[in-house]
Formats: sequence, structure tokens, C-alpha cells
Amino acid sequence: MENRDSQVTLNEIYNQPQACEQTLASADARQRILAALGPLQQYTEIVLTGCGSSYNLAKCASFAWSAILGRPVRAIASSELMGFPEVYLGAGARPLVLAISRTGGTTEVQLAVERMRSEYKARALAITGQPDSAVGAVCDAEIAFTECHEESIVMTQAFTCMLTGLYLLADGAAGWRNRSGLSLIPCLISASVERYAETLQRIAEDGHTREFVYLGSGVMKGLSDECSLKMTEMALSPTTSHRSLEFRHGPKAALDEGSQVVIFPVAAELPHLETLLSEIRATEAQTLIITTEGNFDSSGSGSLRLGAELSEFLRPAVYAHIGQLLACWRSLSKGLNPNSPRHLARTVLLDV
Ligand code: F1P
Repeated sequence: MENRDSQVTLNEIYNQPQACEQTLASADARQRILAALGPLQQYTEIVLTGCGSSYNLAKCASFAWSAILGRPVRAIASSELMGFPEVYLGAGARPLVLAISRTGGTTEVQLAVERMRSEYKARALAITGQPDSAVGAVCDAEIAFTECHEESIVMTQAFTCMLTGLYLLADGAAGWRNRSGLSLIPCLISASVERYAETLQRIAEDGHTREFVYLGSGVMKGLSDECSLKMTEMALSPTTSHRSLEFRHGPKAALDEGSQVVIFPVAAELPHLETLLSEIRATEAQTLIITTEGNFDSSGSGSLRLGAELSEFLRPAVYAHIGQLLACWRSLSKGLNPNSPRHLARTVLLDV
């Protein structure tokens, strides 16, 4: 029973290509829900908000929305938006808020939406994992991603599906210029799992590894944060996440031969990648690079080639399973159950 229970999270990770196929199939119906909120040009701001994994996926999605719509789109943690909205929004702002919550019950998300609506006359769209949720109830409309329902407390396949769903919403609003690329996401994930699962399991189970450090800038920062959050939640292992080049300015000092560094490079920083790598290698830390470059010189580093078929801003949905698998296998190798980590409850509520 215990054994079967601990497989639940792994099965949900493996199920993401199938769930994501359904996300693709639901795109047109969901597009109509967004369209009912009127043209996006009428909003002075578009803000994506959530907590934990939902905030991490908001960060990834904000880069894709910005690239697809050709205007700045921001991710703001719900706790920030509910506490200090004036720091993020001018007095005349009239925002569209995309409120993301897998459970649909997270208190900060509801409070952020309520404050946005009462003080900024915002309109809000709930992005949830189940219909008729509490977050949905405070929004103008709700899109429920029922295809990625999870038994696990920790979000895995729902991250990939809701992120893909958000890509599709922006793309539909802009005239479907990325639809063929987006349709590749499920098969790219399947192919990656088939090709790289063994390598990832070996890295996750390495007894010499003391800590996992994830590095990603720009669109990869939300992904890097998410991989690190998975490692904390599922495996209770020491882990940090940094912007790749920011990592050079202090945090790298703590690296040693017990560090496993996973890097999600972005094109804008490729000219500096070799410098970063040589500094990391000098500490004897292990490196794993997730790259689209077939001829990338990975001397001294492990590398996985993935995502070249997609624009950079769409790759986090294809990369998320890497952090999920590393965390899940780390957890199992420590004799933990990734589905019931300590101190976590299914829905995290505040007393209000
Ligand atoms: C938010 C969340 C999860 C996280 C953790 C606590 O949930 O922060 O992302 O993994 O279990 O709750 P939700 O609002 O997306 O349901």
C-alpha cells in the first residue's frame, strides 16, 4: 500500500504528455472564455499571480505572454499583490489578473484578486485545477484544467498543463502563430522521458550529492525556482535557485564536490556560459546542462539536448519534468514518500 502510494507522484509525472494532449484539445473552448473578457488592449496591465508552484508557472508564462502579445506582462506573487499593490501598479491601472491555483482554494490568491477588483476595478480570470473553486468565485470567469487532476500534494503534471494552457490562451489571443510548435509539447516530453530518465535517476540517487543548485535566467528563472521547490517539497533536500549570472556574485562560494548544478541556459547569456561553467567546475561541483545545441561542448559537464524545436519562451513546459523527476527519485532514494512530505497540507489556508 505504502509502495503504491509512493508511486502516485511518479505516475502523475509520467502522465503529463497524455494530460497535455487534452490541454491542446481544449484550447479553442478555453480561448472563448478569455475572449469574453474583451480585447486585451483595453487593460493597462496584464498580471499573472499565484503562490508556490502556481507563482513559478506564472513567472514562466509571463515571459511567453510578453513575447506572444508584444507587451510587458508581469508575474507577481499573490502575497505581494494583496499586501503592496501600489508598489506594482499605478493609481490609474486597470489590470486583467490571471489568478492561478491548482486547488483553487489558496487564500492569498483570493485576497489578491479581491484587492485588485476593489481598488483597481480589475477583471480576473481564474486558472484552476477544478471547476467552481473558491478562487473562481472571486473572479469574472474560470478555466478549470480538469485533465491534470492530481492526487499528490505536490504539483507536477498540472504545472506543465496549466503552463501549456496559458501559452495557448496568449497564442489564441494573438492569432495562433505558435500553434504548430505548441502541439509538439507532449511528444517532446515523452521523447525526453524515454531518452533521459535513466540519466536523471542516476543523478538524483547519487549518494555523494549534498545539494542541488538550479540556475536559470529570464524565462528559465520560474522553471529553476520550480525545480528547486520540487526538491524541497518532495525530497526535503538542500537546494537553491538563482539567475545564472547572478549566481556568480556570491552564491557560487558555497559550491563543492557535493553540489549538483543544473543549468537551463538562455540564448541571451550563451556568450557567457563558458565563463560560468569554468567557475563552477573549479569548485569540483557536478554540472548538468539542458541545452538545445547539438554541438555544445560539454567537456566536464553532463548535457541533455531538448527543446530545439520550440521558441525559447515555450521551453519551460517541456523542461519541467526534469526537476520533477530529479526530486521524485531523490525522495524515493531517501526512503521518503514524495506524495506525503512533512509539513505540507493539500490546501494552504490563512486565518482571515
Ligand atoms: C499553492 C501551493 C503549491 C505548493 C504547495 C503549497 O497551491 O503553494 O504550489 O506546491 O503544496 O501550495 P495552489 O494555489 O496552486 O493550489
